[in-house]
Amino acid sequence: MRRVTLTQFLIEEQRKKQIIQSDLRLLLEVVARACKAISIAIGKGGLADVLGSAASENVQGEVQKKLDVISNEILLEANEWGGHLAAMASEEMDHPYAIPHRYPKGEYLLLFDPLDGSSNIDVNVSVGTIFSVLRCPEGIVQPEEHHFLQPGARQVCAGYAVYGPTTLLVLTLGSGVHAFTLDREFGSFVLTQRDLTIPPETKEFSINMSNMRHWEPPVKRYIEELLAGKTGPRGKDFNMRWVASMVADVHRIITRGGIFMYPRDAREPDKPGKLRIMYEANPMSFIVEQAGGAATNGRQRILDVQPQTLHERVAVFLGSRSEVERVTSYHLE
Ligand code: P6P
Repeated sequence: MRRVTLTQFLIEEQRKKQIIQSDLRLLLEVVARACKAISIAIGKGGLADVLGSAASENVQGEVQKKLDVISNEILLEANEWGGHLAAMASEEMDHPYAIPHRYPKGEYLLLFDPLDGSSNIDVNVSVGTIFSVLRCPEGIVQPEEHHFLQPGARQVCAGYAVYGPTTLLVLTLGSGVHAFTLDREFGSFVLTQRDLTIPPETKEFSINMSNMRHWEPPVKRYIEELLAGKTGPRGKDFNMRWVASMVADVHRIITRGGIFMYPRDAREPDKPGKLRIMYEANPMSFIVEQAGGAATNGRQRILDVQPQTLHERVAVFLGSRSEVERVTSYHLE
């Protein structure tokens, strides 16, 4: 494949499909640069005293890792000056971040989980950054929380970075899913996979089995059938993977198929799931659908859910279409 950098790709997409205004191209370049900086920061690990916990908690009541805070600041500083955003929102901040008055504002809202899976950071397992881009409603100059609360189907683009053996940037602009690998010598992201597609069938499932006794019946039935393998109604054996970094698990599924599940469970009945809809489930669902997969909350398409609060959680079943449709049908019986 001819070596195409992220910049060239975005310019070509702009010319070919008119799907990228220059502000959106700037946004993606800036986010990619921030992910490069995050990759470098986490790559230092114990050498730079960035491991372990910060002396703070986030809105979820989770102890923040130093790198959660560092990654969040990298994304804020990278994006606040460019004039492409009306505001930002992050898993690590209770409320939306207004663009400082000294900078111009743009038409996009950027939401992100700056460092997803950060509980894996201290044990050197792959983690990632997830981001989602929405349009700011017309005429709104000072966006408030409710201006962010749009169904995932309204996303303009979405992407994630995986900080693993290589640093990858995977994104969709609504016309396919493409992957870029960070060339550390040049410091640029290079297109390495165009039009990623998820195989509709799979033999691999991804779930935290320790929660089994808390699941709803349709989920228990679906998993028990997978575990029964050849001897059960599915008539074939399945394999299991659980990295406990959503970005790593989802990227494996984008690459070779599978189904990722984080169901709601009975431990906290009023909590619809663990993962957050605005900056985890929505961007990942957009990407998965663009790669030919499916994503539901067990009962409806995640991208159709109307969020009620910025840090709302949702149950997630996403990946190979035939498996997501099956487990969803069990919920609807
Ligand atoms: P558990 C990471 O903390 C995260 O938000 C996702 O990245 C991951 O899929 C999930 O939680 C792991 O949850 O319950 O297995 O630790």
